[in-house]
Amino acid sequence: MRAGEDLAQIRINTGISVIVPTYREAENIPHLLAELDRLRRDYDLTLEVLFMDDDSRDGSVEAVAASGFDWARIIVRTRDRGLSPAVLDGFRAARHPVLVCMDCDLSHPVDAIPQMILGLASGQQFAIGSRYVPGGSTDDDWGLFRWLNSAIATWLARPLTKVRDPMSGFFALRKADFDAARGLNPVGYKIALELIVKCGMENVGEVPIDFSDRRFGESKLTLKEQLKYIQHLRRLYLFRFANAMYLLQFLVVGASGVVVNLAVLSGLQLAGLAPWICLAGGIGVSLVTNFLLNRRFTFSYARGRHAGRQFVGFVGASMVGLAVNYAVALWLSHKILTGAYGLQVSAMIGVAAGMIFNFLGNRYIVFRKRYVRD
Ligand SMILES: Nc1nc2c(ncn2[C@@H]2O[C@H](COP(=O)(O)OP(=O)(O)OP(=O)(O)O)[C@@H](O)[C@H]2O)c(=O)[nH]1
Ligand SMILES: [Mg+2]
Repeated sequence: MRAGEDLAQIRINTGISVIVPTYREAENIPHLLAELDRLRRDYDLTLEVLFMDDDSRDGSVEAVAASGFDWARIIVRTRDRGLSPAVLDGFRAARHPVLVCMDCDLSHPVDAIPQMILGLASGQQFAIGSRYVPGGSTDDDWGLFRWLNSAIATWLARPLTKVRDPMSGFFALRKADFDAARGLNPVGYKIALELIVKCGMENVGEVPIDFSDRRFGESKLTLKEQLKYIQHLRRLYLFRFANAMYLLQFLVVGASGVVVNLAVLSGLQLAGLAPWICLAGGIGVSLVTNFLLNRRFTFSYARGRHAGRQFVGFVGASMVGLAVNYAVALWLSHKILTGAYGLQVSAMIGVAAGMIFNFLGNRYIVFRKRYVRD
């Protein structure tokens, strides 16, 4: 669809800054500029285009200069390289009240831009060029692997946002909203997802796009970037569901402790040691691994503090947890659950109560937060 045919009557009065992160896209720059120029003339737009280039040295600077368009600039960055920092720098440098971010590889159809801008004008906070809403599409020749990869990545982000295509690199927002955003973490490729989650964007519009695969140049989306995405997701989950995430990680670490305990105990038994040593060894080692894993992952924000003192606190919290476990189970089995399997059910509830106490002690005392990171 050429949006110009349907939206020809529409006047877009607001100035638009299009930010295009680039790394070795010299071949694509003239094509994208030609497309944007057509759009600019069709809609009589007030437009600036900023190529945020990570020192490609492939003729990108010359390609922008050769266009002769005074509304197109290229900013060559030599520090803090990477897609997301480049986009954020571009947003900061932009002069107009509406920001659009798009790739340089002609994957994103410029004709979707007017609809995105209209969405913002009608009250949306954020507009996304979406492959996964009705009317949107990807190229037919996506193999199973690429399709699965994209589907899993999108599915993993579902609890964070209802947006169908939060992975898209094609989106628009108001500069004022961007300027007000705090704690943005420019890690990885998924800058739209970062903005939607961190800014609590509720009203997100999705404009269907036909996404075409790049024709010229090479992809920069590597396996390393995909692994970074998992880290990024973990951060965003922590941001959105802080306490549930701490508890989940604490429980996963606890479960790993059971495995460590059994492995050590069995090893010592094989070595022919006395049962009391095997049991004590299992408990001791799993206490240490649990501590290390919780310090490294669950409560990683408190890693800078004194490990020895934290370990003593951790052991203390475990003791309190055990005491609570015992007291709750004893009381329940005596006073309330006196019937069949009462002891077993009491023991289970005791374990849960002890664990919650243990968790709270660690979260709010041993590994308490002194500052907020993101
Ligand atoms: N400034 C800057 N831009 C980058 C960097 N990595 C990628 N880009 C640009 O970001 C956009 C998206 O990168 P692509 O390589 O197209 O990634 P993709 O769209 O996920 O993957 P393909 O289209 O399959 O290649 C393109 O315009 C790239 O030139 C980077 O490290 N710095
Ligand atoms: Mg691309």
